[in-house]
Amino acid sequence: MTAVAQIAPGEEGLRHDWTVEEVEALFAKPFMDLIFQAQTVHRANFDPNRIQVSRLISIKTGSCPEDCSYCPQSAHYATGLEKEKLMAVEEVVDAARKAKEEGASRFCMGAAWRGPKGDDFEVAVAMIEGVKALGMETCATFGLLDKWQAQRLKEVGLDYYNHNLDTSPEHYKEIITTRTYQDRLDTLENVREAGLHVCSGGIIGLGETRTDRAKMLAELANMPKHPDSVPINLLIPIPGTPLADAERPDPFEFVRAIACARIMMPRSFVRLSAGREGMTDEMQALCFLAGANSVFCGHKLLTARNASPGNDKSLFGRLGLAPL
Ligand code: SAM
Ligand code: DTB
Ligand code: SF4
Repeated sequence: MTAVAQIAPGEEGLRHDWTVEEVEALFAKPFMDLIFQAQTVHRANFDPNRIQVSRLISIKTGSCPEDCSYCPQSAHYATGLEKEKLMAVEEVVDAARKAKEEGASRFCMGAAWRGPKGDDFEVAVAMIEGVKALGMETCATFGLLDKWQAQRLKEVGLDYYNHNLDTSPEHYKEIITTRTYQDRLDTLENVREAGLHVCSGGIIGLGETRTDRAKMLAELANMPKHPDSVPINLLIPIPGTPLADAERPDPFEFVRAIACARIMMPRSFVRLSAGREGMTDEMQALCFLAGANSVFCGHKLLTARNASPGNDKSLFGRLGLAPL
């Protein structure tokens, strides 16, 4: 009997063997060709007029032991951020209820931790159970997770876990020293193996080169399964952090990164994530045209300002975009 290669359901036609040169060649295409290709892929896999909308909450803010050079919540930098202890479970569930009334389908809980520890982990578990009971999709971003923690989160009903690669393996060392790229890949493996949906992406504007961007996208696409959700963040420069004065990338380069993510991970939700607040409506529309089909709504991300809900309502109306 001849062996037949087994393709997992939903994996047909998906590639996990991108070379950096191939991704660089995508980035280098004439802009119009790249956007056309991305929109074509997008239409073959999604309704182009619908977007997924998530809401973020910071359940524990600031005093983080990690030294991520972009982050307002790192204890290593004086950013003037107001720190907050772990919130009470009821407070978080009330906020989720409100977010649901305002149209969010997924509630994402973020904590300024290296990873969850001791009693705090059980409090976070109770939050997930409470939000799930409202009938919302749940997402958490708590830092590094071991196998047991990932399994426990799956058992209590967590849907998505967000953990970003942030940049290329090479550039990573310039950005974070307190944990390695491999630590991040290990957490993502624990999350994937627990059967949780993976949300993983990165940041554009950390002083990286186009090659670094290509390498980050190749890392994401070449994982055993594409992340279900791929947040592409534009750096929000935070005074007091080492990246406060980082050069702002060319807006078209950011759009190119979205288009490449769409082409390489055709069935993943690509999220136009942090940085919408500083973008024009036209720039956001270009990102949607390039295949972004998910956003965070609400006045605030974790600690930074987001695009205003009023403007989002008007923009989505003008573009004929409806929430999923
Ligand atoms: N502490 C957890 C962790 O690092 O995994 C979860 C929260 S952390 C704030 C989640 C992600 O937010 C980071 O990985 C990074 O990609 C993004 N982020 C943080 N600060 C940002 C900034 N100033 N601009 C854009 N994205 C940012
Ligand atoms: C992601 O990729 N971006 C979100 C979410 N995952 C957790 C966070 C953006 C944080 C922006 C800075 C802040 O609000 O503190
Ligand atoms: Fe801490 Fe996460 Fe910020 Fe890094 S990105 S300093 S781990 S909150």
